[in-house]
Amino acid sequence: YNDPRCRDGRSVVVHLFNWKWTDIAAECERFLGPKGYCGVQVSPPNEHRIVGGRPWWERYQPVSYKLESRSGNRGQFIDMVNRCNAVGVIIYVDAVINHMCGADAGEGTGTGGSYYNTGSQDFSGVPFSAFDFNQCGCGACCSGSCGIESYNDANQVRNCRLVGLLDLALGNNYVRGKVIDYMKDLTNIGVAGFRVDAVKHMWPGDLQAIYGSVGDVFYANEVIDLGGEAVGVGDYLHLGRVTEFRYCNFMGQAFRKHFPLRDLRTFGSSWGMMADGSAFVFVDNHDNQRGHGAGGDIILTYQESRIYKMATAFALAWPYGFARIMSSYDFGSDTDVGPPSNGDEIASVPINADDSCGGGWICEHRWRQIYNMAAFRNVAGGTGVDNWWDNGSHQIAFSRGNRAFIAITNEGNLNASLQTGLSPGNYCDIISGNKNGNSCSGKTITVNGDGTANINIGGGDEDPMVAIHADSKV
Ligand code: LAG
Ligand code: CA
Repeated sequence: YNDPRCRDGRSVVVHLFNWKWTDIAAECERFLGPKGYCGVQVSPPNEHRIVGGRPWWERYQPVSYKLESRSGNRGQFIDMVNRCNAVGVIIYVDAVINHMCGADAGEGTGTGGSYYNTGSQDFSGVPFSAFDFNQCGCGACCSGSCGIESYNDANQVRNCRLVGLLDLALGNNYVRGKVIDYMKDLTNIGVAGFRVDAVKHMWPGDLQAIYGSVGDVFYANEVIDLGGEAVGVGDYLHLGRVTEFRYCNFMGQAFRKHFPLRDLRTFGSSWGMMADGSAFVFVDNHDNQRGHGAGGDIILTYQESRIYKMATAFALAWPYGFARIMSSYDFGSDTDVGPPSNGDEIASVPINADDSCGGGWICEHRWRQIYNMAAFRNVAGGTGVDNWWDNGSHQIAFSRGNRAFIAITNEGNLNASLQTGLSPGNYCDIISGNKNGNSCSGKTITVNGDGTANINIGGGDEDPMVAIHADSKV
C-alpha cells in the first residue's frame, strides 16, 4: 500500500485541484510526462451535490459513485487515465468514502442527475438509505448535536457527522460493498491509487476490509494530526502512507525564520514526524492553503511565492516522504470560491508562451524552480544527504550523494567554496534557468577537480538558491 508505483524513477505527484479531465489529459502529454512528474491527484470524480455559487467544497459532498462530476463525465475520465498512463504519468483519485452530502442539503439532484433526500437519507444513485448511515441519539453517534463535538472522543470522531455530512456506516457490509465497487471500478479503469479523504473519521478495521478487497494499490490516507487528539496517524500506518501535516507547519516555521535553517540538518522522524517510508508530504494542500483544516497563518502558499519556492526546493531536495506539489487556482481571500469557470462549466487552463498558466490558474507545478526540482528529486533517487554545510544560521547547502547539490540563503549573501559531491565540470543552475542541449539559460556553476565550487547567491535575489545535478551538466 505504501509504494506510490511511479514509473521510470519518477518521484513527485501534482494535485491538479479542480482541473477538468480533458485538461489533465492534455497536461500529462504536453508537460507532466516530458518534465518527469510521477502522477496526478485528481479532484473527486464521483457525482456530487451542486451548491449555489459552486464553491470548491461541493466536490466533498457525494451523491453517488457515478463518474459524473464538475470535472467531466465517465468517458472523459477514462480517456484521461488512458492518455496519462500512456505517457508514464499515473492517476490517483481523491476518494470521499466517509460520508455523503451535508444533512442540510435537503432534496435535489447531483451532477449526474441522481436524486437525493437528506431528510429520509435516500441516495437513489447508489442506492443508500437510512440503514446505511450512522444514526444520532446514541444509535452509533452519541453526541447531542450529531456532529463531532469532541476530538478527544474517538467514537464521536468516527461515528458522528464531520461538519454536518451524513456519516456512512462503513461497518455495514452493504455499504462496504458499494464503496469497494466504486474503488474497483476506478482501478479497473487504470487508476494507480487513492488519496483517501477524512481517514481520521473512519475506523481502521473498516478501511482494512475495504482496501483488502480493492487490492494492492497506493493509498495516501488523509489524517490531520498535529497532536493532542484521540485519533492520530499511528492508528493508520498499516494502511499505506499517511499525510504528515506537521511537515507543513515545520516548512512554514523554517522559512518564516521561526528557527534557523541550520536546524533542518536532522529534519525527519526525530522531529516527531512519522517514519520516512510512511510519510506523504507537501508544503500546503487544498485545505490549509485557504485556512480550512489545520494549519493557519504559518502555512506557505503561492501567495508568498518567494519563500514558497524556497520551501518547495528544500522539500524536493530533502529525502523524507513521498512528495506532492499543490497546483492551485487563484482564490484571493475568498476561501470558498470555486475554480475559474464559465457559468457552471469549469474553464479550461490557458497556457502562456513562457509555460505559465493564465485565466486565474496558478499552476505552481509549471514554475521552473518547482518542476526542475522535481527532476532534481528524480536524479537524486535513493541517495542520502552528504556534504552538509551551514553558516550557523539561515544559510544551508547539501548534496544528495554524488548526484545533486543545493544551496539556499534566507539571510544575506552567500559566498563560499562548498563541496558539491559532484564530478568536475560545468553545471546549469536549474533554479535560475534551464539546460537546453549544452547551453544554460541561467547561471553556470563550475565544479572543480576536488568537487568544490564557488557558490555566490545574493541574499536579496528573487530566488536566493542554486541547484545542480548530474543531468544538468553542460
Ligand atoms: C476533508 N478531509 O478530511 C477534505 O480535505 C476537506 O476539504 C473537506 O471539507 C472535508 N474533509 C470533508 O470531505 C470541505 C470543506 C468544508 C465543507 C466540506 C463539505 O472544508 O467547509 O463543508 O468540504 O462540502 C461545507 C460547509 C459546512 C457545511 C457542510 C455540509 O462549509 O458549513 O456544514 O458543507 O453542508
Ligand atoms: Ca465516519
